[in-house]
Amino acid sequence: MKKKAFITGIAGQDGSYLSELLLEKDYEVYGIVRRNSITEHQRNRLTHLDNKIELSYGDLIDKSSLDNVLKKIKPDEIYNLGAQSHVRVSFEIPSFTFQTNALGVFNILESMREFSPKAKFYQASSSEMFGRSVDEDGCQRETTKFEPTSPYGCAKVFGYNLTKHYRKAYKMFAVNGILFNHESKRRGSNFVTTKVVKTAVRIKNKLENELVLGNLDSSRDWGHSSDYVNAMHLIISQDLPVDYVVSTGETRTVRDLCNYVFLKLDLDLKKYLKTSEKFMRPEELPYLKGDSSKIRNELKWSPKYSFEDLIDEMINFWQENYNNENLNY
Ligand code: G4F
Repeated sequence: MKKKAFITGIAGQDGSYLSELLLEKDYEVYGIVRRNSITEHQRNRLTHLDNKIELSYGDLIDKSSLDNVLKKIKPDEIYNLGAQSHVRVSFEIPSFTFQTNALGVFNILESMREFSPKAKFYQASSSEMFGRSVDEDGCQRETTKFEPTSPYGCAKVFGYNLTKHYRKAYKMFAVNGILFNHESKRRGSNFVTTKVVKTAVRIKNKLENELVLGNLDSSRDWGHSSDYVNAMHLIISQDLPVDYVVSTGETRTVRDLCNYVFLKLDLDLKKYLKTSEKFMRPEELPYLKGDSSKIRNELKWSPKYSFEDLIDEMINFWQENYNNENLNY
């Protein structure tokens, strides 16, 4: 019999790559999408998978919607990727962020405990949980303490702890992947990688004349979403639930990212780059560099994409699509 996977956040970047991976592995793939006033926005990254996956309306905040789906599907695996995923926006809508990213984890774990207790559960935990905490060697790893610097990070720490708690208290297979930043051509336009790439391409094509950013000095460990969904599947496929950090182990500043993209497009960054308070955060997470030795050694995971491969793929994609009105991400 085919394995069944249920994915919250299926319409997002990771949800779409994970769906492709699981379909390749011959799973039945189910997901929930939130109701949105613009219908097309709900399924933009999934249109190529039409008829291959089964979607229904649902919301992590609405436990009854999760109950109904789990009762019906009885999945083997549950991937909780649904979230209010934008860190700066979490300062503007902290209550909604907590409800979705913290209470939502409680809702799905409770629903699973009642209706699908034998399923395996994967929680999308985040390097944002580390906040201002760094080990002496300049890395964050599974043992690094959490000192979150945003409502998003605080809510993710709650989800992480709750996942461990359900694992211990109810002997459920509930596991955390602590993923560092991961991007792709499907990354939303208000995250810094896509914003920089897309704006630079539009400048090159004379459709824009400036790139306005917030903090240029923060450092991030950027990988590719398709490599990271492979890690998710490896983590959930083990016999025992063990939490893992997933990262490239390299870090670059936002300024480094801009330099790389503008050089590639033969543009003079100084002419176009501006900063604005509008894109600053009340508290910034200054530095991320993940040590993923544990997953590399124990599960033999490693990323296929380098930073340059990732950004080059994004540049090529946006060069082909910079004026595609139908692309709503
Ligand atoms: O691309 P970002 O918005 O990603 P951020 O905040 O690191 O969060 C992402 O990674 C987390 C994992 O650590 C995930 F949990 C989370 O869901 C999300 O996927 O910002 C990256 C950096 C920040 O330091 C930000 O301050 O870029 C800086 N930045 C500078 N100017 C900007 C901008 N970020 C955005 N989004 N827009 C700007 O104009």
